[in-house]
Amino acid sequence: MQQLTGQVKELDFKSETYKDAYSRINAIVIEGEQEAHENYITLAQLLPESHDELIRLSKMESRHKKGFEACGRNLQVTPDLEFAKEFFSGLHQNFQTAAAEGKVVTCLLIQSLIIECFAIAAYNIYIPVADDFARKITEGVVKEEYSHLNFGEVWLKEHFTEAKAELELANRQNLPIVWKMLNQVEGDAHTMAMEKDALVEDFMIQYGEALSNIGFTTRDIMRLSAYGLIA
Ligand code: Y39
Ligand code: FE
Ligand code: FE
Ligand code: FE
Repeated sequence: MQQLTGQVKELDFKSETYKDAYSRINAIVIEGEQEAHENYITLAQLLPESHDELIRLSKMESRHKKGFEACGRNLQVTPDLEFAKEFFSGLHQNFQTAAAEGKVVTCLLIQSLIIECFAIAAYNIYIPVADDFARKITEGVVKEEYSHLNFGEVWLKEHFTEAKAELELANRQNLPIVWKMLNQVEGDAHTMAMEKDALVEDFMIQYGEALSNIGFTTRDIMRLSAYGLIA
């Protein structure tokens, strides 16, 4: 019912209401792509055997950022980058701390699983309700995000036995942050015809599938997912 309403509602991309919401969501995406760019450079240093592939991913992220900056300019919206920096600060801090301690498993969980699944969910839900210009950009971007998620899945699957305990702890520390982030943008997302329920559903499907591909059992996945609910 919710989703049907979202699809039918006529969006006025030039209205002040839409542009105000867009100034925050667009900034989140721009800041997220910038941080993803930096995170893959850090990961390239932590994983010399995958250095070149990770640098390739980091370059994709800066192209994504440029694409979304163009989406903002197209709607004559100034992104609220200060809001976006604050929005990402929890995950950013946890990634930096883990990187400084050489905890590559935690870094991969934060960037390649949690943040990529968040991006894939948001972009999938956005595409049907985006303006024509942003839809084309986002369709190109989301395909690449799947390849970033895949990098994390493959690496963590290959190191599953040694990584399992660190993954569980990192999940417990970071999944609640994602729910807080979603709650913060629920209103702006709604203004753009993106419903929170749909975002949560898509995120949990992507994240659960990723955990399954890495080697977690259904029972593990249920337990790991439940940590989101205590945010
Ligand atoms: O790997 C990536 O490219 C991810 C950094 C980009 C983050 C996108 C974050 C999207 C959240 C949007 C929330 C809208 C409700
Ligand atoms: Fe609604
Ligand atoms: Fe990206
Ligand atoms: Fe990405």
